[in-house]
Amino acid sequence: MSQIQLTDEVADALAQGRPVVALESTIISHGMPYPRNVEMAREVEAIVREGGAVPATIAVLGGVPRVGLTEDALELLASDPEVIKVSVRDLPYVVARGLHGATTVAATMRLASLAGIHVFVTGGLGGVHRRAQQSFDISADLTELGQTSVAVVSAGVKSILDIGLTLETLETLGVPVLVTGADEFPSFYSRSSGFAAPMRVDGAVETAAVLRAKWSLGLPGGVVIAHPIPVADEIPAAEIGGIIDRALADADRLGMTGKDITPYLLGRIVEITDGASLTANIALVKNNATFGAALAVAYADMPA
Ligand code: PSU
Ligand code: MN
Repeated sequence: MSQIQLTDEVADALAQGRPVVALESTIISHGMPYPRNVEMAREVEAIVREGGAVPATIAVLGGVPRVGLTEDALELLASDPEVIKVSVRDLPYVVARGLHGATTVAATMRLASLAGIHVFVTGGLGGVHRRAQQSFDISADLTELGQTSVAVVSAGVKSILDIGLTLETLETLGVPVLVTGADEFPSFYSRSSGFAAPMRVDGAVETAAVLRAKWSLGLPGGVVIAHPIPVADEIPAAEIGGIIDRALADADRLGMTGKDITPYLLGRIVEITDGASLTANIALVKNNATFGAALAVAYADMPA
């Protein structure tokens, strides 16, 4: 894959079978405001390193897909309003035009997989939007999970989405959904969602064993690992629920559609909560990075 550029550090780690953790960039460019976004990106990379893995933040810069980014690149993605949100369908366009793109879960999974990385850490997954029966708005993150062999650590699915329909779709696509250390599927800001954990695992080693089993059985495709937000950082579901409803009503009023919806809702929730949702978001991403590093280490140590 000569069109994809890996940093020497990432390429060396992969060549030697050492643990690498992929990180997405839409969360930086379109998921959080500057400068907290770039601070978060740096901190998450540091947490992955402390956990014994090499961080590989993924984006498209000047049309070149990159696996592993410099400090300057993180700063550009965090602050340049021209950076495009890139899902899988957008990759050919930004590459052909030499543009800067921040990759979603779907596009990051695909580039990670092409580079040979199997563990990926983010905050929240895309999924089936509420009223998707009318809008057909189902994130390409789910399509990608159905076909690309990368494990994605998240804090579950935000209730800007229809959590039940998202879990049903993942089942249809053959994607295992594991919840770490809990019996309920988490809803990002909150440890509860009203939906039971489809499967529970306790710890990184048990989780790694599921990845090994899936892929060594010859079952391609992704795995969702839902790692609940720590109790201390949680926003209770009852409290965030009304705020999400308000943000959704505002999106409707503005006629928001397509790829702009998720970034709009994330920004609006930060405004309505006066930054409390951002604090929770950053806390859960860091928590996911700790787990993802441990998972990458456990997976690399596990016999094939
Ligand atoms: N959910 C979040 N934060 C995010 C995203 C989702 O809590 O930053 C981003 C991720 O990059 C995800 C994308 O892959 O939004 C999904 O966008 P869409 O719904 O347009 O597929
Ligand atoms: Mn969509």
